[in-house]
Amino acid sequence: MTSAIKSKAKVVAPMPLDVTPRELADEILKDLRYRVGKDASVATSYDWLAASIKAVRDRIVDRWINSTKQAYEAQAKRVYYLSLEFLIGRLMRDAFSNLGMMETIREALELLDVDLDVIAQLEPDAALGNGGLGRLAACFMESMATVGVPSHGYGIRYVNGMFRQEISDGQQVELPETWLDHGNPWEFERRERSFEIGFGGSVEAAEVQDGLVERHVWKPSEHVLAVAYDTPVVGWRGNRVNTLRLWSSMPVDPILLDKFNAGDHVGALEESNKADALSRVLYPADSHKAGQELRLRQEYFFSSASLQDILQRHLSQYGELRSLPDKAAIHLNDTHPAVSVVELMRLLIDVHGIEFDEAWDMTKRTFAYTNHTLLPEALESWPVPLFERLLPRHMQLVYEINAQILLEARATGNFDDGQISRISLIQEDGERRVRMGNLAFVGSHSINGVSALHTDLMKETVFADLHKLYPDRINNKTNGITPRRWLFQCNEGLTGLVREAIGARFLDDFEALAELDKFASDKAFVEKFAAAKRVNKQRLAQVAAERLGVKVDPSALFDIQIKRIHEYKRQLLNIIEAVALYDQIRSHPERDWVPRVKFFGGKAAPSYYNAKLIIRLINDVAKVVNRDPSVRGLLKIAFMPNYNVSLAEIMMPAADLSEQISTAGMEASGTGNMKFALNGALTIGTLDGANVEMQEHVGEDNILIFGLTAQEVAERRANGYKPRDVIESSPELSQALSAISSGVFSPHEPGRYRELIDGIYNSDWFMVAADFDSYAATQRKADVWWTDSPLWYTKAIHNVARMAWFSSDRTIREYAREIWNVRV
Ligand code: 26V
Repeated sequence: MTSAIKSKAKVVAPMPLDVTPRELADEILKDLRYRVGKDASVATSYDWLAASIKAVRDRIVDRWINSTKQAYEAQAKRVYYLSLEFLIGRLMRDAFSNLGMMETIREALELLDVDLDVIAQLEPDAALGNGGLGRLAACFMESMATVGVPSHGYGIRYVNGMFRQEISDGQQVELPETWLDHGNPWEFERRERSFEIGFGGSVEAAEVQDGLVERHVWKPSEHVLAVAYDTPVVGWRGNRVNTLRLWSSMPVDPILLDKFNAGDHVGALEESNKADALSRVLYPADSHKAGQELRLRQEYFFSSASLQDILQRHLSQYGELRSLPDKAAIHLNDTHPAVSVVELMRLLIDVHGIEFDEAWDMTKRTFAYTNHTLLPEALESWPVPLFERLLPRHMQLVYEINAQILLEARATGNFDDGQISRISLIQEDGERRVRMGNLAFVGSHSINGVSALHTDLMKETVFADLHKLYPDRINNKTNGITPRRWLFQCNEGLTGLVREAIGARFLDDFEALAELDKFASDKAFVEKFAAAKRVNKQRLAQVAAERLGVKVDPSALFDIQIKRIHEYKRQLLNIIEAVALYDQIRSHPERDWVPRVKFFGGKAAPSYYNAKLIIRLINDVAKVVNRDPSVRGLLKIAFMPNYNVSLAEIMMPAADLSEQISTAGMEASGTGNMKFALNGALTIGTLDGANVEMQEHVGEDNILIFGLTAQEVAERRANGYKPRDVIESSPELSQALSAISSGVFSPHEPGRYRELIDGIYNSDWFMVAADFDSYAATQRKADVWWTDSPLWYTKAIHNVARMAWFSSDRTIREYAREIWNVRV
């Protein structure tokens, strides 16, 4: 029946993209009147924003429906990307630009006396993610649409995304982000696409017919509804439009009438409140312990809804499930959706009657898993009692799978008891816990790291034993970034220049960017490049003046570190070096100091004490340094509040120097590093994550590498590292640390940073002291490079030209060919 209906659906010629500004202006006016319900004379800027989006959205919808239909008819394999985070940012510019309608819409709005840039500012950031992992998911969605992979992203439609950060008295304050306040013109609510999700209750074993086959029936004690909200994801030139499907939770019974009628008006809303909590808020921690029950509920809620949806789609098209692994690749973005492995097993076995062994084979062929961090505190595990209480049937399946895996490992005769206990899905020492990384690993045919170094370390550390058992599963897929958002949209000046120099081919074939390399020493090009950079720096200077009241000189070297605040990312190393530089500038006024502005930005997890203290320290140091006349403006420090995707789009293009200074071995990849280099900044960084591969691409002469390697860090830690000795042998470091520790930057509370600095003297897990001298010396080398301005820009242009490989199109093609088995 369904196929008969579907075959009647026609491919409609999509609305044209090459309208004139006048025609588009008329459409916008019509949308303003009939879809927003306003006349131009009373329309607010928000109304114009809504009408403009709706006018362009119609064109997207046509292409969206055609993309879906085409994948259906070709019986193409679909990719399902399961992620608890999608850090999308604003969508309007992305959509207009990918459809090639930016100029038309700008002119159309001019005809209506509306400024596109003004209304664009009103669009809130969709901040449904914490940092790198969530932004990568957003870049991947755009690249999948661009390279032609039929795909669906699945996640949660958080009402409150990432918190808004304000800085008050130098300290981070967290405020709720209400991105849906003015509605969301991009999404389509699909009430009809809803699924029941169960929690708790018990499992009953039922004998089937002849008494031989046992079937399990899970009887949950609680239910919520997952309702789909779809957002179209437009690929470059609008050739393909995919779907981001986010689940919102709703009560099955919005009001418990029995309770209400009995006078219990609060109790009557119990279900409603419980359901509401599930999709209310994003956990604002990245690589930091969450551990709460609500988090596990969120993980199961979106995993179960997504899998029910996937199976329903598959069944309606193919009428059976055994072909699932050939027609669906389900990707686990970190372990957050790892419970999907046992949910698919439950659905196949308990609901669809497939035998355990066959279900397990299908599951492994369907799933793939990406690991995004090796930090022990970010490796998820759930207490067995909690897991069992919320998901009793899944707990049984975990045990059953575990028994098989351990049997298999023992049968090889290659594993001792220690190794067996590390392979187990259950951690047995101390509190018993379900290890989600191990579950994702055994349930997937592919496990990948996100940079070459990170993948090697995965094999040597967290997954060493599982890798020995399944040596063919771990592979590397170095991260990438979408050049549409991170070059074409955010840096029109540089994009225009590149186009003038090498022609427009790189817009469609990003590898062609390499042709820019030969312009690196072309005097005229270098001058234009420097001028474009200056415009971007002026724009940032203006934003800093507006938001911070700090005046900065656009001709100074703009040195930027923007990312989540975390000890391993070492914002502390950066600010300590700034203090040392401050001291040097004051002690040696006779030297030719390079004028520098050090920008910082980033959010700390609300419960992460040291990260918040580091934000405070940066602001305290800024207050003293920026006001000190003896510095003569040679050093300025600016902490930009509320770092998010939109602020990144202003800061990346304005950077001269990109700070990528994590303790080697700790940053899985980094993607900000790629965005900066693509926008013509030089990197100062350690040999960590993707920095290693960036050095290979841009060449040693065009990057500033310093510090211990990952191997050296491991050796120093193993051999009894003594930070105190290191500090005592470095006069600059000693001086800077004692200034901070003694209250030079916190005179009203001299002890504010004592413990933080004592931590460096006493343990220094993140090797701040060990890397300090090397870092400071490399900063002075950067000064020397900067002083020879044409040389600096030549290096910067080499960086731009050689970043083509770091496009997420390349990454997605590798996933498609080597993991998902999808043709691109
Ligand atoms: C862990 C947890 C633990 C519990 C609470 C919530 C939560 C949220 C996220 C995470 C894992 C974060 C891992 C992560 O963001 N990794 C980053 O992934 C980037 C994309 O692969 C990569 O570039 C960064 O180096 C890596 O830190």
